[in-house]
Amino acid sequence: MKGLLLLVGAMIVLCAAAFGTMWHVDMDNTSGIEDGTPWATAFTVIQDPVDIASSGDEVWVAEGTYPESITIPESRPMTGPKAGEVRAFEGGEFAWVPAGTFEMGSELSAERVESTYGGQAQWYKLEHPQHTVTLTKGFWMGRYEVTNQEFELFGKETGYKTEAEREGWGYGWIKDTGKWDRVNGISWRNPGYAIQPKHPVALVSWHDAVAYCRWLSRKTGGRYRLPTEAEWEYACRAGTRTEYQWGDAADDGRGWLNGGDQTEYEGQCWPTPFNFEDGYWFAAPVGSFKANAWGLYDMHGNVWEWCHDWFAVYPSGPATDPQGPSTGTHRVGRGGGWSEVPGFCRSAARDGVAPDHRYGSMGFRLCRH
Ligand SMILES: [Ca+2]
Ligand SMILES: [Ca+2]
Repeated sequence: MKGLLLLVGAMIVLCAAAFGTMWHVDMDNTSGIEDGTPWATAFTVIQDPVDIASSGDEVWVAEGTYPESITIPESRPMTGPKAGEVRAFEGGEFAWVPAGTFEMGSELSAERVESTYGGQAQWYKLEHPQHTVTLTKGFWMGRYEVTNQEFELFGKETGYKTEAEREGWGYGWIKDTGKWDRVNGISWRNPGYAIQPKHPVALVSWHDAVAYCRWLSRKTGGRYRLPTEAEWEYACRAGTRTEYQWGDAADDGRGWLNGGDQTEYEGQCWPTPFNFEDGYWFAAPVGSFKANAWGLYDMHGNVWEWCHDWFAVYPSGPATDPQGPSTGTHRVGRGGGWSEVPGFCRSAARDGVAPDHRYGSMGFRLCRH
């Protein structure tokens, strides 16, 4: 019997190495269990990992009163992808964002954000109250902002024209005033700066972004959509509670983002910039900076990203899988863009933008189910 137990122990180790799927079994719940007892009635699923196998595999157990051989039923839930696991789909590379709970919104007062990170307190008022959000389902999130190259295919295959293309204008950054304003003749093809295929698509409205998701879903059979605002912030934080994914100090963001920095453009500087040069005045090719802990690039800066939700005051208590209100006037934008002060590039920062508006520093990224 001892020899059998040793052999069985070795087999469990081998199973662990071969399959790598973790099962949670209560090894103390053995009363009344005899050889041949069906697996499903022999053990209670709990938190402690004991055994490792794939569904349908025969597994040996190294305890005398346990059944010597068990078969894990196909109906047992499998462990999902790991946080940050990368998979390529038709819509590009995606990283797995696991289900979980986090504190959504800002710990700091709006005034504190203004004094520490620049901008104006009124921009940050609606980051409160910070509240507990639970996301009950994991999801795939695009590792990169959607690029010009990807968006171009959408137009080619469908003949789709963006709102800026149809109406002949969009919001561009005006060098002479240093502000954003209506500019005739600009669109995602020409957002007011030289673009490359790997630049994030910009100057697309919320309607344009949703149209892209629908086209890609129809074309591929996958389910692509914009992230909810809660999904976006949870994915951006990737387990952190700090102001940015790298910590609380804006100046430690060198190498992490393309924001309003000290890079000069035709003799100009951003008024209250990050205190370093990131090398880009306008957009940077996606993935030019470090990824966060879950493998997502440019969650801070580069282009603002449209979210699914209507923009509104946060709920006062905990929320589960929040989707935002059912109606509204503005949709949520997240993450800040290439022209933004450090305060607007924080994980908790949010802005509301009319769904037909389009800016040269605003694009989107996808979620997939
Ligand atoms: Ca920059
Ligand atoms: Ca971004």
